[in-house]
Amino acid sequence: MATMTSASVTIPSFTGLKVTAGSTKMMNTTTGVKVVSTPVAKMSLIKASLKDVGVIVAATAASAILASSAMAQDVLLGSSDGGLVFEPNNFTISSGDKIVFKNNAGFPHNVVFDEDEVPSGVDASKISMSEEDLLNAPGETYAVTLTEKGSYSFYCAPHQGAGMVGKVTVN
Ligand SMILES: [Cu+2]
Repeated sequence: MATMTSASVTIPSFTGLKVTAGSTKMMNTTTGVKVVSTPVAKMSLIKASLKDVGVIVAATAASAILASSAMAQDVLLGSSDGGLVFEPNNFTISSGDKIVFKNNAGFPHNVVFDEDEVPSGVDASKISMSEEDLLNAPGETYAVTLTEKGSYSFYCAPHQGAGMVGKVTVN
């Protein structure tokens, strides 16, 4: 019983420092090591356990990323130096990704997809703001999620003539 006490005193101070989550299992494992006599041997066993925990954590993180692969692409409306442009104005996303257009400078802006330059079967009006709708306030956003693969052209109605146009490719 004396060894058990010393183990339960020593190991928590270790786990408290090195491991945050999921340490319950490791504590049980290392408690089973209480027969080990030298601190050095204890250290290497604890290190081995920590390595295992690290692998488990990495695997969990990878599957979490796979499970929620949809990303958001931010596009600024107007460059910070006042340019009437989308920034970026030519980019690629994956099917199911969301594009978030955000008022940055030179507003009002809007986002209209060109009905002649979207993949066949896509209704441009369903992914566009109406020509008359404008984003007036700083930081105001318009978000759209594209699923159909292909290339899409879009423009800002007030500034199309000034060259405020963009293109997105969905893979
Ligand atoms: Cu604009």
